[in-house]
Amino acid sequence: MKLLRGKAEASLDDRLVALAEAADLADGRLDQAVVGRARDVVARAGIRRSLSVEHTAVALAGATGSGKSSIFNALAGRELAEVGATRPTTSKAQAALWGPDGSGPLLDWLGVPLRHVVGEGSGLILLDLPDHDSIVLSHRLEVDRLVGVVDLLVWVLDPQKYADAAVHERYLKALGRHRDNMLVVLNQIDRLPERAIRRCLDDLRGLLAVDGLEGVPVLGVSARTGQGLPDLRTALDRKVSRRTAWAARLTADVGTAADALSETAGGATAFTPVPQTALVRPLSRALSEAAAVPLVVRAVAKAHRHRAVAATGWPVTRWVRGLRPDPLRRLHLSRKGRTSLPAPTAVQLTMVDTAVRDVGAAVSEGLPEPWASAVRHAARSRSDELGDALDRAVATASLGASKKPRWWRVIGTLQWMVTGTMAAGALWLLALFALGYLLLPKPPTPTVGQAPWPTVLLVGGAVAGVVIAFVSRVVAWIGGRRRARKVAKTLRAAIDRVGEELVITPACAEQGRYVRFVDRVSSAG
Ligand SMILES: Nc1nc2c(ncn2[C@@H]2O[C@H](COP(=O)(O)OP(=O)(O)O)[C@@H](O)[C@H]2O)c(=O)[nH]1
Ligand SMILES: [Mg+2]
Repeated sequence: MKLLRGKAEASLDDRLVALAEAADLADGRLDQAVVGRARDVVARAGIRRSLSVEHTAVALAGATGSGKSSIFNALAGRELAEVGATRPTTSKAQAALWGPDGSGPLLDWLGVPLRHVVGEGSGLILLDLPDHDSIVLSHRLEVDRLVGVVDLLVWVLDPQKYADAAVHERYLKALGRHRDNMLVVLNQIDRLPERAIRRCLDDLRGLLAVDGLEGVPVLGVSARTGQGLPDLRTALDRKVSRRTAWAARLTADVGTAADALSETAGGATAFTPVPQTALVRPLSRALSEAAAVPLVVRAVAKAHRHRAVAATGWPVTRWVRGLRPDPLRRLHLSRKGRTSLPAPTAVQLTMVDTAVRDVGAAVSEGLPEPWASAVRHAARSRSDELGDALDRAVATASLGASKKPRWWRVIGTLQWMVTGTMAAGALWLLALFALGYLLLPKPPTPTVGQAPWPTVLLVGGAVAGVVIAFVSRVVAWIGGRRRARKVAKTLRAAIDRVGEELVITPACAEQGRYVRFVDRVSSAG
């Protein structure tokens, strides 16, 4: 017995923790009223378990005139409650106690000030409730309140009214989880012919099955003749002696709250999340366009070629290059400040918006409403930050623009050497020309084959310079393309990170929240 009880409590503990977490996860996502009720259950459970678990609060609930007070008196063995069919007699619940020690705080919490000690031992607290169909509102509210908190419910029905919709619709149908802490009593069987009793009980069982209460014990009794009362007493004693009704009640409440949470979550069925990686690509493409990545990549290639030409071009003409602006510097991609990249166009912004929504749609796929819409919302939740984040990602990405290949310096030096050679040839020729002009004798000019050396130097130097410049351009073009490709990769990674951080992660977090919620709800229920 001890062991069983320990187990029940441990499981209740786990369920309560699960329900509390499920409610927290559902906060802001699902119907606030349902979330609030789940939290109430957790709070109520905390209080109930801190009060006497040696006592079991049993309520006699039912319609006017069904015989609650009569049964109460019969079980108590004395006339405690007023009995009368014509007017609402019981306005406040009253308690009959068997073994009152330590029951005070529990009864205070239950809000039952009227108490009678009628016996020793068992720990039974029997409550006579007002009528659930009373014409007095406060009576009905009192019933609802106590039906919501007692450990064990005894529904007292009578042969005339046992099929009335009121009790079935308002109470029994909602108590499907409470089968283990509920008894149904058909009172006044003395008013039925012997043959009819069984038929009536069977009919009642059928109705209870429709309510979702199959298997709940149904006892036929008569408060007037005492028929069936010993069985009722035995059934109660058995429940009470186990001392687990309180835990069963709370477990059922936790289950009911979990069911309600699950229902507002559209069934809360388990589902397998989409892998993130499939979502990154299309989003990155749209973000890259909006962040002018293609423009930057082109500028990087151009700048590389521009700088290569400035370093390796033909010195006679390459100074012109210096007059042109550097294609990359023009974009102001400084690590500190904002870039001077063009603002995204309306079309680009629309494409980003669409891509973000696509992520929301993909991540929420298979999720029931309203959680699916929470996921879609989460995907868009940080869209405002995209512009700045993209600008920063592009500005701080390492473009390697300041890196100068070593061969530029080598070729540059070579270019100055061949230009020097050309200049030497020119000066030599100029000197010869001046001597001729002044009719002075010319020294013999050395030749290479037929060609005089100064001419060879001049022409050879010029041709070499132009050829070197041309070859360098070809190499620089290839190098520019390679650098552009590297930069494109770097930028893509940076843009990927922005999309992941600001779009995919929030959406997946919300999705994960749902997955966790489903897990918690199923642990609670
Ligand atoms: N014949 C018959 N009458 C009963 C029985 N139980 C209660 N009554 C009568 O039904 C009326 C209402 O009983 P009461 O205990 O006040 O019902 P309550 O309104 O549910 O508390 C009273 O007149 C009782 O005498 C029963 O088992 N058989
Ligand atoms: Mg009464």
